[in-house]
Amino acid sequence: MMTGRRADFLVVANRLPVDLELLDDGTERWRQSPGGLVSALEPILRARNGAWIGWSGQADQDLDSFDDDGLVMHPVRLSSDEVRDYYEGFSNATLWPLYHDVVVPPVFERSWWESYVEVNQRFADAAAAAAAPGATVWVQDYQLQLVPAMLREQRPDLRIGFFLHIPFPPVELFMQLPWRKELVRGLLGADVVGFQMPGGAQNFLWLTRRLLDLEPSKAAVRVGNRPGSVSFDGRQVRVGAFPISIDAASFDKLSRRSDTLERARQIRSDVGNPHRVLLGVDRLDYTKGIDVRLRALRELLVSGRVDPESVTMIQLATPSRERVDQYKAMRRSIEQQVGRLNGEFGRVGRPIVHYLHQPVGREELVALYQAADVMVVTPLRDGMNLVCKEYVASRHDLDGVLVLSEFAGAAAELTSSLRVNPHDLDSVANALEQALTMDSAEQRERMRTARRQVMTNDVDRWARSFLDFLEPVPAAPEAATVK
Ligand code: ADQ
Repeated sequence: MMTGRRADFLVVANRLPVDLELLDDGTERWRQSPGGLVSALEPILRARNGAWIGWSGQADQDLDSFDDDGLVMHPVRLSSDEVRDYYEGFSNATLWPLYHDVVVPPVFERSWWESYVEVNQRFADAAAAAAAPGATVWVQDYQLQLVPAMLREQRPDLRIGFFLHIPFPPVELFMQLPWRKELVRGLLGADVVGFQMPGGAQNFLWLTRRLLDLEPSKAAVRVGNRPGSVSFDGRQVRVGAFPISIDAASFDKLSRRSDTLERARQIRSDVGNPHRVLLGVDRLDYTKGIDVRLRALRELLVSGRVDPESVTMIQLATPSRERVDQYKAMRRSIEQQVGRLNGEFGRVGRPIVHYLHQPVGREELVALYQAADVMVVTPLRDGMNLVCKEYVASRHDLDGVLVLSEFAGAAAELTSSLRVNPHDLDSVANALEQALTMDSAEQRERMRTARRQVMTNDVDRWARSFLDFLEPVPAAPEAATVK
């Protein structure tokens, strides 16, 4: 059944905010998949007759639209071939590495591109059918870069926004893509194209000149209220930087609960109450630099700068994109490194690295943040990185040190962290040593500064700042006449 009501506000994303679970008894059920984006947009969606268009997470399922407590979900069908070609192929083996500084070589495969075009068209058709006249449509991320233009073609009455959650690469790298013009034209279908960082916005503006001979604005793009712009097809497209954030208050609140604090103490005791606990939390992805921090830790242990009896590292690595070849290879290599470290420096009942290849719930995650003296975030490239912001929001006690890669978008905001170049092993090893030996006064000073940033600039503020551009409030008529 298609729910008849058309929406005034639509989100279009690769995934719905709910996952379809297929149970052993042949039945199915929807499960909430909590995330910052959903919690930030939910109030807006519910207040404004909202709808969400996305894939259920299961291939080959024909699913009806349904109303989830005032928010209409429109599942988009993907066949298993499309999951292979559009999702694992073009999105995650072509675009993902290309946009992350080609840290592994992107694969260019014509049949993947064709599938990407076809699936983007399906999402655009679904949005065109679900949107009320004059509605606002907010398209999310790299899997759907053709949707803005495809949607505008059918529905020029809509306000269309696009936000890219991952970095947008330098011109020289983007130029490798055989379908580069098509992607840029796809994005230019939006009224507002948003990036995490000013650099991404700037790269995109340069490309419009280089590839399409357009004349983008020249002034430097700044976060928030200083976007750039380019005129295309008789419209003005605005191009800005909107660094995403987290639902900071909910992490803060959870971290103050007595059961969370108790669980944090238990975790420390379970790992043998070492002097210092290091923590890494990532999707298992080659961009996250998990290998970098393991190598740096090994270097400190081998050289004797750190005593193996005094430290333990916990590394959570959520399973991710497990059928993509590059991910399989990386998993093998990381697990080998963990084994080697434990083999060389652990003892019975006391490994150096506790490695968990599994997701954990929000409460356990916050307890881990509370338990960790040093949070190690070392991506080779990351659009923003929410983990470091979650750590800061979970440290109301002001203890703990954040070691953060310069190549994460968040490094521009979290300037009081120990920033490292993940390509420079000495830089990472030195920062780890500094973090492990930092006195409490310095920790508190740095954490206070970081919390000021994170607690104020939360995901709600991020969503509002983007939408303020997409849906400018018309000036009040009387204001115009006041002299
Ligand atoms: P991701 O690449 O997924 O996001 P990140 O921003 O760090 O990276 O978000 C990961 C999320 O997954 C965090 O909320 C974290 O708590 C959670 N997570 C990771 N491992 C977990 C585990 N083992 N158990 C439970 N939860 C776990 C992309 C971009 C980022 C950008 C975001 C948002 O790559 O750069 O910050 O989108 O725009």
